[in-house]
Parts: sequence; C-alpha cells; structure tokens
Amino acid sequence: MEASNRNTVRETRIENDFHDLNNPLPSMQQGHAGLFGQARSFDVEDTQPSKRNNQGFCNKQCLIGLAIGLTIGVVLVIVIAVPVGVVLASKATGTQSSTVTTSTSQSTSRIKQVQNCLSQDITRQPVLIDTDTDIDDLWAILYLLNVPTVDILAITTSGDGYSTPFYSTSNILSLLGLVNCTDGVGVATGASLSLSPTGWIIASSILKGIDTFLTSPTCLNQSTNIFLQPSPFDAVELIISTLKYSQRPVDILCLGPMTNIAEAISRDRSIVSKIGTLYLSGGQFKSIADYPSLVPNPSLGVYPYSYKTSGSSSNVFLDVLAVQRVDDSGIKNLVAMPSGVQKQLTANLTQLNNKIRALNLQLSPFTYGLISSLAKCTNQTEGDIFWWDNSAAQLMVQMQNNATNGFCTNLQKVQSLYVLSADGNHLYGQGLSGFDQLRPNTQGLTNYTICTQTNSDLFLTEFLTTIASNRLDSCAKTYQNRFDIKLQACLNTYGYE
Ligand SMILES: [Ca+2]
Repeated sequence: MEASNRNTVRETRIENDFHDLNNPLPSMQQGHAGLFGQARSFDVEDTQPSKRNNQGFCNKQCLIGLAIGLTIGVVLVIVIAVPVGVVLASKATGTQSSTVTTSTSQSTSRIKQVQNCLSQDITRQPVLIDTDTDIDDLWAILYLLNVPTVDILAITTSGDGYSTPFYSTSNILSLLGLVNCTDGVGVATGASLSLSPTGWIIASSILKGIDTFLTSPTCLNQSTNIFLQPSPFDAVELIISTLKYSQRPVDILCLGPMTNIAEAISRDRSIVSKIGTLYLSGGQFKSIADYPSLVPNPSLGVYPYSYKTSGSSSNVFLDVLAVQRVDDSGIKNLVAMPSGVQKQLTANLTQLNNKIRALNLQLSPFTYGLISSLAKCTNQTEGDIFWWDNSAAQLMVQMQNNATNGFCTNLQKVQSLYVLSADGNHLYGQGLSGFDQLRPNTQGLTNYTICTQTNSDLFLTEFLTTIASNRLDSCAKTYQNRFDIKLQACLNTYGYE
C-alpha cells in the first residue's frame, strides 16, 4: 500500500512537469517553477530535463572538475562515514551484549525466586533416586528414607528394568504407604523402553514375582493404599527441574537402567553441572587384560540377544546407550558399586537372623518379610540373592559422609567404556577398564570411582540398624511441602521457562 501511494505522488508530479512545459508561466511563476523543478529533480530523476540537456556540453575542464569532486567525495565518505559506522556498530554490539546480560540476570533472578519459594533444607544432602523397582530397590529406598543426612527430593521410576512399566511406580507408592511415608516423597513415572533395546527379555516368572511381591497372598500379602498418587511431573521433567532449582548440587542414585537420566541430560545439558555425584548400582569394570579375546567373532552372538552377555551388569546391559551418554556427558563425579562386587554381599538368611538377634533389633513383620522373602517369592535359591541396590545406597551415604569405618573397605579409580558395537556380539555391553597400559590411545574413557572390597558384617549392621530406626527423615513433610508439589506451586507463581 505504501509503495502504491508513493507511485501515485510521483506520477502526479510528472504530469505537472509536462503541464508546465506546455503552459509557460509569468516570470515570477517561472522562477518558482524553476525552484520546484530543482527540488523535483531529486525526486524524479528520469524526467529531469536539465541533466539530459547538459550531457553533451561537458568539456575536458568539466570532466577534470567532476573527477576532482568525485575524489574529494570519496575521501570525505571514508573520513566521516567509516568512523561513524564503527561507532554505531560498536553501540549496536554493546546493546546486544547488554540484552544478553539482562536476560541472563533475569533468568538467574527468577531461579533465585523459585529457590527461595522452595525453602529447601540445605543442611542435608539432596538426593534423587532413579529406580527400576526391583525388590532390592525397595530395600535401598527403605534404607535411605531413614538416613538422617539424606534428603530424598524425589524418586523416579523406569519400566525397562526389573519390573514391568505398569508396576514400576505403583510398587514404590505401595512401599511408601506400607511404611507410613505417604506425603513426603514424590514418585514420578519415566521410561518404559530402553534407548538401546537388545531383545533380551527378563524372565516373566521373575518379573511376575517382583510385580506382585508386596500384595500376592503367596508372598507378603499386604493391603496397600490405593489412593496414593504419582507426581504431577514425569520422571525426566522432574529430574531436570529438581536439578535446576535445588540450591545445592544433587546426588543421583541410579538403581536401574540409566534411561531416564540420559533422556534428562539430552533434553537439558545445563543440569549436568548441578549433579553432585552420580552413583550407579552395578556396572562392570573388567580389565581388558582379563578378556581372553577382544576380537569380534560374529559367529558367537545372536542378535537380538536372548540372554544377557556373560558377566555384564544388568543395569548396563538393559540400556548400554543410556550409560554411554551419561558417562560421556561431563558429570564430574561418577561412582559405581560394581555388580561383581555386590556378589561379595550374599543375602544369607542365617547371617541375617543372627545379626538381627545380635543387635537386638525389632523389625516390623512387614520389614522383615520385605528383606527376607525374595528367593521364596521368585522361586530362586537363596544363594542367588545378593544385597545389590541397597549396597549402592550405602556406598553413597558412606562417601557423602566421608566415613572411614564404612562397609566398602577399598575404593579404586578406573577409566572405563562399554562395548556398543553390534559386531562385538558376545562383547556387547561388556565393561572394560585397564586401558592405560594396553590401549593408551583409546578415546572416550570415563573416570569412575568404584568399590572393590567390602565387609559384609559392617554392611549388614549398618543396613539393619538404619531400617530398624524407623526415623523416616525424608518423609517428614506435608504433601503441600513435598518437593515436587511445592516446586509446581513456585513455578506457577514465578513462571516457567
Ligand atoms: Ca534395581
């Protein structure tokens, strides 16, 4: 529209020009017309008669004059316009920089407002638990609920490990209800599919025993609180928001496949700097010198796998790609309670009963059943059961408190990677370490601190004493003050990003 109006004005002026030529005016008016014509000449170049008429009359002196004028003009442009341009450009850059600074400071200020609104208890170590809701996960959670130095901000679940997706959140809520921790800890549902499905399926007979462990009449036969609700956040969303708005760096305890954590990091990499230490239950850190061969042999493996490769860690094998992403994300501190070392801690019922008696502990029938019935309820032999995930939880507490008398009697620093090559077949999912001597130029290695030696007596004493205390420190919050519920309210007040 604007261009069209301009054309109309221009056409009108051209018409006037021809009208003037055809109708000579009195001298005063001619003079006026000449001024008008000069002014018009800048607007209507194509119709300016003076230039056309004068072109053929510019002699040598005229051309020299024009050249001098042009040179002076160019020099003036350089002398005046360039510095002005530099100043303007500098001002523009300064404005952009100022805008970015303002935006960053507004964002920082908003995060502070949300943090103040949350009024987190920063005297205790904030912890996020990510779990696949196997029975040993319930042991670990029960233990941590009673550790006074830990503040469990939330529990997130994955359904691609040792429980079906349908039961993964439901059974955590049931446990919380059964131990009277109904309000203080939010439970958010996460991934139900591995990022790197291998085709290996956990035996349904075992999963069934785990899924119905709490309620089955042939197992613990408990009546659960069916009115407990999961968190309004999903697992990945809650991991991101918890890390973002916690005043202190948060430790993550991963008790299942790392799918949720890998997804959270992929979605918002800024959270990596807010992770204090990530503790993994499981992992395999076998020296490459101990493998008979690392030469791929395609004839040995069948993909997709109908079995877990021998010796590999379940939590890793179930989602090797998730572990690789987390390992290589830049998290400063990674600690593992390797699956091989967990096998030093047999869940021996005789030892368990003797220890309870020696410590003169009073465990509720539910608590005792919870920690002693796994073999019976899943048709396994007692020798197949170990203190898997609760040993990772205890290692976390030992390291958080720099305890010198903990059950883990030796820590070792290693560099590791996991074989992801589909051509690796039998080596797929195997965890390798010991590269410094044999393959010194291997890239992408991850620094881990691992526990290599344990004292089962110290372990059991700490575990049983803690769960018998029934302190439930992390449960002592009202529903409205629960971290995820309050976080949602604070974000509603101060805005989402
Ligand atoms: Ca687990």
